[in-house]
Amino acid sequence: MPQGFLAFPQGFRWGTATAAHQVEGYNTNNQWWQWEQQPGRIVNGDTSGIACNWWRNAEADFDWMVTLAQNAHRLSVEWSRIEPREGHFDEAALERYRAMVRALRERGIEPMITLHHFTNPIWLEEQRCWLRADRIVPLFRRFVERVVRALGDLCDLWCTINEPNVYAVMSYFGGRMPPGLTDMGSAITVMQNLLVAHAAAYEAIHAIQPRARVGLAHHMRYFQGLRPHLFLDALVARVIDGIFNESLLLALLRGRWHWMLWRGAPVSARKLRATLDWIGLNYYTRQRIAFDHTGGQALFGTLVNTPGVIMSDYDFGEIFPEGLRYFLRKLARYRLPIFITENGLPDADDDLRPMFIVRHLRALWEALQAGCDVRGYYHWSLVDNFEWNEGWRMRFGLIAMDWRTQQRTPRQSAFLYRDVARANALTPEIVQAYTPELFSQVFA
Ligand code: IFM
Repeated sequence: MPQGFLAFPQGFRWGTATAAHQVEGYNTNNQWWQWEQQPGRIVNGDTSGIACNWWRNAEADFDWMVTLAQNAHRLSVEWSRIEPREGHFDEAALERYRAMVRALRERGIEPMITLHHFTNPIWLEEQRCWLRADRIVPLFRRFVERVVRALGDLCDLWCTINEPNVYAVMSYFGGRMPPGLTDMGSAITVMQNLLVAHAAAYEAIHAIQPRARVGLAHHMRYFQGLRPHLFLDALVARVIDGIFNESLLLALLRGRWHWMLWRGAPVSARKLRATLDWIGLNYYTRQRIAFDHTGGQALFGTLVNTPGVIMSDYDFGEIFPEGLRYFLRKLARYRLPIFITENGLPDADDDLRPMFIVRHLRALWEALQAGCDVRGYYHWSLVDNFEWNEGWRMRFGLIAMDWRTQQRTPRQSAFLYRDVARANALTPEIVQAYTPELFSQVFA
């Protein structure tokens, strides 16, 4: 490799990530569909509707992946399609997923399958099963076994749960996702049950498929005090970091879960230990915290933006690639393979995304040089898709999509990412072509 190339390891996975409800369309049998129908829940009154039409024709976008030189894709399966009624499994739905995963394989794209990505069948939601370990653990385990038996000959890379911390906090404390609760105690219970359900799934998958590689996608935010001279800002940021970022890793890697006395924990924390074969990192942004003596949003902290920085289309969308390098180096201490299971930004006019990608890939490359065992990078996302409460307003795709017409138009970033994947490197030519203003920084 000529000098000046930022080369990535041979066999590095270059992919994108999606979630069933955000792309498939007409997932009418889950709690999100119900939530979307309630006035005021989703920005502009949007609904997922046909989404990206993947249930009927994901293959058209798989062709785009080939065009964009990708060799990996992370997708999820929709529990409400596979088990529309409790204990009733839909073989046709499983067959459709088999066809999708086969179609990826035929195109030389390695699948990673997520088994839970925010959505639940309505029957499960109505019984508030995630609040009850005695219900959710056996139900999730049975569902996982069914999926692994159906798809195991086509996939051995499993992501049990997407962002347990986000799901627990946003759905049971923040009130922003269904069921819309605002109760800290419920959020802790759900978090605990997610961990136990993950451990049960880990065991079940390995029992069926001994060679399986099982992990989960963990969302980490770089929390930092707003005012450098204020000890209390830093303290609150540290506490939130410990709860949101670290506690899950300590539980699943070291068997330490400080909340285990919480409302009659269903298993000993030791049972959670060593239940990851790899760590998935979903990294997006830095979040500043200001101490607030009146209580703030949580734990005496209020979330604020760093003054004067460039933001993505999100209100809290600071672009902070240093955070990616920081977390990779932190995760490397656990001595497991790492996948960046999500990284991206909403940027409808694509004026920031090329810079975002190049700077994050540079940070990733530095982490690799420092010895971090990162195996792949999955950009969020391939095509603009249904962004939960934000509806269709937030545009995360390498490819722009008008959801009404289903018309796809690749953004400039798609070609940048294609060129990196093809070269398996960030080359001077690529940086010069797409982000010349970064050339001296990237190749410093
Ligand atoms: O769209 C979501 C995804 O479902 C989970 N991680 C963050 C993404 C962007 O907000």
